[in-house]
Amino acid sequence: MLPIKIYWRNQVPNPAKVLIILEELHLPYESEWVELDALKKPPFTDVNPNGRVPAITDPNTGITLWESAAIVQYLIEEYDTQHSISYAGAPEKFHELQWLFFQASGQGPYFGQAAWFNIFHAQVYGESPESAKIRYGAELKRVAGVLDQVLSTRTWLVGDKCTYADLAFVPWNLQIPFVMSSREGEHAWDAEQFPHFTRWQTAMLDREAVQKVVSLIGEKHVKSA
Ligand SMILES: N[C@@H](CCC(=O)N[C@@H](CS)C(=O)NCC(=O)O)C(=O)O
Repeated sequence: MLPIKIYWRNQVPNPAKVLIILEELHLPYESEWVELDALKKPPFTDVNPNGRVPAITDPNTGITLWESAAIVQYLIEEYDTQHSISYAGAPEKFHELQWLFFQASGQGPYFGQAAWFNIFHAQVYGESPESAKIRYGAELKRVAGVLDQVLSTRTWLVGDKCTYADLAFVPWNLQIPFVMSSREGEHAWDAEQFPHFTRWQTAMLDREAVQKVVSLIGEKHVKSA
């Protein structure tokens, strides 16, 4: 099998989400670094008109794909033939999709806005609105609370094993201490308020593939072993 090309930037969660699945499935891959100022113009916008990473090209099937959740779904359908991190049948395969959609629409964008207003907005505009910090910090905790509640009665989100639906949450979960580092008092992040969520994230961080990605997340170029 030829290596899958992943368009990559380091230290950011969405490319790492795809890398976890590539590692879990033991697929060959190689990164292509995209400079920040190259994201929003050709040739990269010919790959992803949205001008963001990740995107992939898979020379084995000829597909080019962007949006991390769509890429995850593709890798699972094409390559998780043994169903090591997915289920073949209903209702589990639909519940996996449900959680993947929740991650892509409910976790990623809200955690991303919390990061923007808590950290980056002031670097660009000199100040950051407290109301936006409150709004997105509260939403981050609400999403963690939904997961914590569900995980209070089960080990994994779907079925009785760790699936891609769980793993998709790992990279943004990892960012929480950084995203919330400037918040204090009632607005601060306190992992002890989310014990089931924390147990779940810790169990995923123990996995070999996830540890490998955590060790690679700062690298400018990543490649399968
Ligand atoms: N919904 C997209 C989000 C992709 C995204 O926001 N990527 C970030 C890195 S995590 C990026 O490329 N940011 C650069 C920019 O927005 O210019 C996905 O899940 O792939």
